[in-house]
Amino acid sequence: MTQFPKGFLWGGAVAANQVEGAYLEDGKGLTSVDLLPTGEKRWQVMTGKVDSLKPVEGEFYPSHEAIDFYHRYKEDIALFAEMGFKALRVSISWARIFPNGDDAEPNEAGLQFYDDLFDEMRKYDIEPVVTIAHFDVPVHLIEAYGSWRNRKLVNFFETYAKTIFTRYQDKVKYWMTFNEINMLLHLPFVGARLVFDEGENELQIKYQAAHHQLVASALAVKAGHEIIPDAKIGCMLAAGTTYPYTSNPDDVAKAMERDRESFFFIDVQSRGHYPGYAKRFFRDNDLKIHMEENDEELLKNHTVDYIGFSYYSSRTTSTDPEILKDITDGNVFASVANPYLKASEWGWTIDPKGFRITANQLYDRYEKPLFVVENGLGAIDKLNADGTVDDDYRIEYLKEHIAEMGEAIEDGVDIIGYTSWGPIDIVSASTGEMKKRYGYIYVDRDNEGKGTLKRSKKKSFDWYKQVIASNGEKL
Ligand code: BGP
Repeated sequence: MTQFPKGFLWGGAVAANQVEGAYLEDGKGLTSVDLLPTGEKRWQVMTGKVDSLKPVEGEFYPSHEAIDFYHRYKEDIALFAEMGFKALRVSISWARIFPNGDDAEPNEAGLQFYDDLFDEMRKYDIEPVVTIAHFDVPVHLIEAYGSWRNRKLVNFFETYAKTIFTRYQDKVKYWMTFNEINMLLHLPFVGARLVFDEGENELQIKYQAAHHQLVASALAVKAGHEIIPDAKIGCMLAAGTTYPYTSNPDDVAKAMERDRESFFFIDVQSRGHYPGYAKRFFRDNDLKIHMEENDEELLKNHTVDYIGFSYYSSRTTSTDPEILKDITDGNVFASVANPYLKASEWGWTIDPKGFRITANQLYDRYEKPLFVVENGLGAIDKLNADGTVDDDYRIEYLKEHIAEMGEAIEDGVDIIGYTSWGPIDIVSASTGEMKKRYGYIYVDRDNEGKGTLKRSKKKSFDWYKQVIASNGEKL
């Protein structure tokens, strides 16, 4: 049985737009995620194929109310505390602080909300772990500047980061710059709020936007360390190792390249420079990344303190056109089906051992502490008459994954914490659905936004409580 390190940060993770609601309250501006409707349309927006930047009458936007965490956070944090949480990962909504993104002054009511939120966590000795940007950008920055394709975003982000470091310097020690930064390549609207015009060179725009985020991230690390000397500032990768479908060297080389698409971001954030394979990729694709004079130095001097990552599944790739036809459903990383593994109801491959492999891969590569800031099973739950849910499938998933995380620790990997995704049911990022649930706590709300929002405990609630109480010994 693995001994998890003393002080291991057990807890859960959420994102502002998926829980808060109150989307225009107390001065908050409209953000990119507030424009994500449900259904087929959502996918079109997420992949950057939209022209409208205003909510459409009659369309349902789940983030506008979400699970009303904005007004109910005290009740929710009390429940997290009851489970024994040591940490809670939340994100700050950029547009609560700077409603337009380029405002001269921050919005005091927005700042106050997070002050209250962090105080509430501290009351129970729950360590706040804060993502500075979790898939959101003030809409004005998209309209007026074209979002992250524009270098100016770097400065707006830096101002935003400095503002929150200064304000919360006594309350928050763990920070992360961009959530799942590599998502930019797969879902450019989600990752960087990019919207493309017909015929544009999308690859060029994506990598230029990526460069801007990488510089912005380095500037945030710099500012964070200056303002909060003992801060731990990390990056955040949507991780998951890529397996070759066969031992054919072509498949193996392709798997290496797929992994590098993701490592690229962390290589820059953690090692401090663009890797050789990226330079080759830019050459081969005739991409020109515009850099300013100090950029390389900034990237070099302000690398991250830890590697935050999400792990839901491994990926599998092939060079065989026949095999490539069998792409698993709902998988943003376009993985082919792995014959050895099952998948979730949304087609996400379930691979606990892949978790151990991924953690080892990341640690071998970066030799920095790892923080598992997302992991979990999105599933359809059946509510019993007494308000409970028998979510044994969720317990099973988490048990197996935590056991493999333990194996990684036995392998010598330095893991400092584990915040499972969506400890309370929240809006799904990819589908906008409420029925894709991850929580230990059930929320009475459906896909159309109906329900009382009442919270109730699932079977997994007591299970996770015991995991934390035993520091991972009792799974
Ligand atoms: C990650 C995101 C989260 C999240 C999670 C689960 O990509 O960082 O915001 O929601 O995946 O995805 P989904 O909600 O689509 O099931």
